[in-house]
Parts: sequence; C-alpha cells; structure tokens
Amino acid sequence: MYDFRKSVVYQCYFKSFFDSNGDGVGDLGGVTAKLDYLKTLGVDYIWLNPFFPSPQRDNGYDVADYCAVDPRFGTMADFETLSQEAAKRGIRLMLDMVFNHTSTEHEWFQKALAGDKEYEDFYIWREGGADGTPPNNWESKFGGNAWQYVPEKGKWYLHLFDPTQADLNWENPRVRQELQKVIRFWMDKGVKGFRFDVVNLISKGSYKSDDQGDGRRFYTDGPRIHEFLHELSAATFGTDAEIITVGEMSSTSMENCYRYAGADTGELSMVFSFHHLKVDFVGNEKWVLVPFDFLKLKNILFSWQTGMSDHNAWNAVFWCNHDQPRVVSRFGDEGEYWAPSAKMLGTVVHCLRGTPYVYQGEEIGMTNAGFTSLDQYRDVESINHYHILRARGLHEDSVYDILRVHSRDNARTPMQWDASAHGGFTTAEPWISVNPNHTRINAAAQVGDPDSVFTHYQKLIALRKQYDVIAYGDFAPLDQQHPSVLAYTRRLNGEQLVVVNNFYRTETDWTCPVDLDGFTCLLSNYPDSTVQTKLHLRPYESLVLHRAAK
Ligand code: TEU
Repeated sequence: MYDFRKSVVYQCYFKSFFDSNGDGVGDLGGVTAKLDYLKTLGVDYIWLNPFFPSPQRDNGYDVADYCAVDPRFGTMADFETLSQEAAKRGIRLMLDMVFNHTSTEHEWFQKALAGDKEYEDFYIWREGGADGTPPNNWESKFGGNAWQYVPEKGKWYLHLFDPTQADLNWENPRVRQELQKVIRFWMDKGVKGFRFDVVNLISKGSYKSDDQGDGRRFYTDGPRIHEFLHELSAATFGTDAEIITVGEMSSTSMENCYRYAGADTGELSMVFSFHHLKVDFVGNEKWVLVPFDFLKLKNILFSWQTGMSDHNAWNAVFWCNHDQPRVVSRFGDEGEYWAPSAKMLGTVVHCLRGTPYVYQGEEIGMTNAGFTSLDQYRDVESINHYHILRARGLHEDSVYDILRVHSRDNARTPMQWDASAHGGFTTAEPWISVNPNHTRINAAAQVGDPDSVFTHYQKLIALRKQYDVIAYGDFAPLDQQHPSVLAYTRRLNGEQLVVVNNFYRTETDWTCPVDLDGFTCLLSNYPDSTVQTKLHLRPYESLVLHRAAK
C-alpha cells in the first residue's frame, strides 16, 4: 500500500543509527540489520540521509559524487541489499538529493577550478569590489559571508552553506540535465522516494546586496523555481506514479507551497516547511534563548493545515529531523513527564492532515545531547556559531547554554538501542558521543512494553492506516486561542476525529466545542482517560476521540 497520505516516513540518519562493522560510524549495513525494528514500528518509507562520497564537512550534504556510495558507509551492493531487504518487509527507500550545491571536491567543481569553462558555468561566479570585498553582503546559513574568493580566477563563487558547498548554477541547462541523470540513475535502481534538500533556493534572482537582511529574499522561492521543479519532475520522477517526493523548503511562503505540493501542479508530492519550528527564535535568529511561543506555534501549524488543504496541497508533518533539537526537550518535558509529553507530541503530529515523518529516536523519546564542551560537538554550524557568539562578547557559559538548546548535534547522537556501552550503537568509540541517559531511554526497554513511547508511536502509525479520517479528513482548529490546549478536529463523510492535547504540565479544564455523543477514545497517554465534554486535562494529557460515520 503506497498511498503517501496513508504512509509514515522514518528518517534514518544512518551515520548515528547502527554501526555494523565496528568502526564507530553507522552505515548502510546497520540500517539493513535493524529493518525488523522498523517493520515492528510499522513505517512505510525510510528516508536515508546522503550516503554518497563526500568529504563529510557537512555530514554528507557536501556531495562529491551523486551516483556512488561512500566507502565509509558501505558499497553499492550494500545499498542493493538494503533496498531488497526493505522491500521484503514492505518498506521503500527515499534518497536525499542535495541539488542546490555540490562539494568543492566534486569533479565538476574541480574541473571548473582547473580552468574548464564549461564546468565553470556549472557554478555561480561573480567579481568582487576593487578593494577585495565580496560581490554582495549575503550571509552563509552557517555564518559569515556567502562568497569565497579564488585568487587564480580573480572571482568569487557563491556558497549559501559552507565554503566547501558551492552553489550550482541552475540557469545553465547542462546542470539541470546532469541532475536529471542522477535521479534516473537511482530510479533505475528501483528507488521510489526522493527528498530534495533546500530545493527552493535553486533559482537565484538578482545578486543585489540586501539592505534589509541576509540576502534570502533574493534567492528563496526564486523567479524560475516552479519552472525548474516542473521540468525536473517531467523529465524524471513525474513519469512514475509510485514515486513520492518531498522538498525541503527553507523560509518559504505558503503561496509557493500550494504550487510545490499541489495535487495537480506537476511539481512535488509534499513539502517540509519550518515556520512552526522558529517559535523559539527571535525573528530568524536561532542562537538565542527564549521560551517557545505556544500561540504562535498553534497559529502557524493550523494556518498551514487549512491553507494547504484549501488549495489541495499536501504537507509533510514533523517535529524532528537531523537539523532540529529533540522535540521532547524542546516542547515537552525531559523530567517527570517525559513519557506523557513525548506521547502527546507524537499524537499532535500524527493526527494532522499530512504525511508524518518520524526522526530516528523520536519514537523512543530521545532527548537533547546535553554536551558541555566544544570538543563534543561535530556539527560545522554549531562550531562556527560557538566562535561567532564568543566573538560577539557572550560568556562561554552562555554560549554553551545556547548550543545545548539549539545545536543540530542534539539530534545526531547515536540511536539508543539498549543499556549497554554506547547504547548498543557500536562496539568502537562512536564518532559522536552517546547520551548517558541511554541506560534509561532505549529501544530494548520499550519494544513490547504496552505503556512505552515506542508502543504509542506504533499505535499512531497503525491508526493512520486503519482510519481514513486521519489520512484524508478535513482539518479544523478547536478553541484556537486557548493558552495551553492544542485541539483540532478532522472530518470525512460523517466520520469524525477530535484530538485534544494539554501542551503543558499544569492541569487545565477544557470544554469541548464538539458534541461528543457517540465518540470513543482511540488513544490516550493516561490509562484511564474518559470521553467527556467537560474535560479536566492532566499534565500533557492527550486524547484521540473518534466517531464512526452514522
Ligand atoms: O538544511 C537546510 C537549512 O537551511 C537548515 O536546516 C540549516 O541546516 C540550519 O538548521 C540553519 O540554522 C539542509 C540539510 O537538512 C542540512 O543538514 C544541510 O546542512 C543543509 O541543507 C545544507 O545542505
């Protein structure tokens, strides 16, 4: 069954998933070894982060060859084994296509550097100011200016991320054709899913300096973006109705997403947007410590639910990925209410209209890393920002406090399989340290336990398959301005779902605006929840109420 609206995708940051060859780094063989676990959870797709040859400056998002496997992670034969073994269990693979940029070690960039004009035009080069200033003031997402000077050429190339991640020139038709070949290469291997990294940044508009910001308004959802996606789809995945696609949309607008992920627009199946995950930022600044804004979170989530639905477009719904802190640490409770809050957060996402994504470890309630020194961090963005924040005059302790909350490494600590050394992830020294709480929070302790976070996720995934209203129903918010309850309803041909969540540890009374006559409780995170119009919600209490069509 491959209707993506009925499906759940599991994101496997395999480098931290399971190490099958004892070198401290997770690999493709490690994913194969754990397929039965994923089958038990019930997921339909595995999104694999990039496993292509790469200098690993940005953990594989700096691709040096799109059509091969990095020997650190296995071989093409290992990939094929994984694909076949997954298929035996009804699971399909989704590959991560990083098409906004390549590694500077990619053959194309190397040829460009060596003076080959044809390949020079694969990238974006500009002249700087006579005084040695870069072509404009755009900032890299990882900090610093977004241009790198190459003395031999007397020109600068654009890198919206690390200097070793050079932006591709999508205006050049040859670039677009080469990238189409990459998709066809993996399609020929039977791949039925693709995730496109920061794909709404590929069409650059003008190269003006930005007097209002960091430059993103000139290249986000740029002038030819819909044309480029349409063309890519028509030439590759759009020819196979079984393939599903998701675009990672950085700082996008909903209006653009209607087209990126419209049912009949010929672009992508669905989109990741991130506005709901900036509610603990100040504007676009994430390196700050502010409590999350609950009403803003609800308003953003709900407006995307209704807006996308009204335009017959489809969301990917998620809290977590390899770039985000752990959700239970972020919006839930790591302490006394760890389990109920982790379950509540899972319920909120899985009952929405959209395809849910589970990021490895989320299904067992893994928490933030809790790192205390810079040498524990591996992520280029985190390390850069340590230095940027220190240079701004922040005390070291304050910088660590900020990193502990916002660093991408919070998501990247190894999967906690059991209570043994290194959480059962590896027999060697892991490339990034395991959270010491693996003795308490681990998969072995949760699989098969009827009260565990894992079992709750398993039930949520099963409910989507069982109840059409979850997959296909309309969405409407309930009591949207309530300061601590997140509630909504879903409807499909007389069938109805009511989802009620206390987002806080404080108990609260809540009166349901829907007449609950005939409803039963499908799922809750307390053993004795009852169906009542006037509810007294306990800490993080979460209920999924259902009434069949009459
Ligand atoms: O991330 C896109 C992105 O802009 C942010 O997630 C960014 O990494 C950061 O969180 C901004 O504060 C994608 C990938 O998911 C990420 O891992 C890569 O580093 C990035 O693109 C570059 O390929």
